[in-house]
Amino acid sequence: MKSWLKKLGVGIIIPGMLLLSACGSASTGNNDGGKKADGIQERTIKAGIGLNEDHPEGLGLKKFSEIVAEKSGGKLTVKPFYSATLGDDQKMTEALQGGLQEITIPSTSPLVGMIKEFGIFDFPFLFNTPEEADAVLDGPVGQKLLEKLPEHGLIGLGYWENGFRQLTNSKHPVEKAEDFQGLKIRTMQNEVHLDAFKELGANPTPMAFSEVFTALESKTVDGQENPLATIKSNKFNEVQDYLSLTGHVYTPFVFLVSKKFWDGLSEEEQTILQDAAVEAGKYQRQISREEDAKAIEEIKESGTKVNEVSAEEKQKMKEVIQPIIDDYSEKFGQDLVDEMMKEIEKVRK
Ligand code: TK8
Repeated sequence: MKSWLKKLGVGIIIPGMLLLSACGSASTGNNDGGKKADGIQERTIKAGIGLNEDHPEGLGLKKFSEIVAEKSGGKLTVKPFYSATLGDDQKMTEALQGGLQEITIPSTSPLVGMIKEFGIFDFPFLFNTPEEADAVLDGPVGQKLLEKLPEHGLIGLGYWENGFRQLTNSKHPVEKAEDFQGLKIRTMQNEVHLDAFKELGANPTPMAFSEVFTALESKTVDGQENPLATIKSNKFNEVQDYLSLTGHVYTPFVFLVSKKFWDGLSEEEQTILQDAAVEAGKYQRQISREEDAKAIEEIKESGTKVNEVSAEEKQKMKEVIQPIIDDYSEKFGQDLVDEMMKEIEKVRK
């Protein structure tokens, strides 16, 4: 183990390394009676995601596949499945736990039923910038949450970017807190989102991501909220008249590997996947931010009316929701929330 850590460069904190050192079993555990793989074996690794191949998440997965192939001399082949063809976030996560799929990269929000502390990332108006999010996710708070995964049959190799969520709807622009009144909004299957939108007077409906377009098109719901790249790549703007730049939540993706699969890998194979997840993650965050800037123009050109939301109105929205954040801080652990706020303060300009 020590030689492996040395090879990676002591002092570089990489999520998987902490997991290996923390849980220990990841590099010695196995699912075939004690014998561990050695060297690099020919393997095909099924990696399923909810978004399509043109979305920054899909482009990140392509980059991950290329890095893995290159580092393994072509022996490890990542087979990508896009647009929830293997199921939505929760279903694919369960497939990893059962050893039926090797990799998925869900939003953290639908995992809160399994690890409630992921819910701290669902607090509205938590991060002001992507850099603040990176600092928390790649720091001690993000690590602590990754270390809760192995007991659920999962290994977390790091965080990628879903991004700042913006509201679309087919009724009217949302410029101030009162404008949420009565809007039927699809949310992720996440209690913080549900309670926050209820507090704002909206009528939230939890729903798996793959059902959202149909629900919008059929007017089953009035609106939804997602980062701009997702709105554009899933053509939500084609069935939504208004886009309001609320930026109300920053959602991370978490890079998950099946622990059943991980425990059967050699340390060399584990290192390849860990390094590739971190390297591809840096690339994915960068293209996510570039895409965010481009998507807004394309959405405007499609005819969707776009409105800004002033800082004062965002502050009012946050004040309306504050009792919900206080309750969930208690539920998820005030110490963890306080630690996260300290991490944010360190980088806040
Ligand atoms: C894609 C989802 C999506 C999320 C949602 O698998 O459900 O709205 O934002 O990105 O994770």
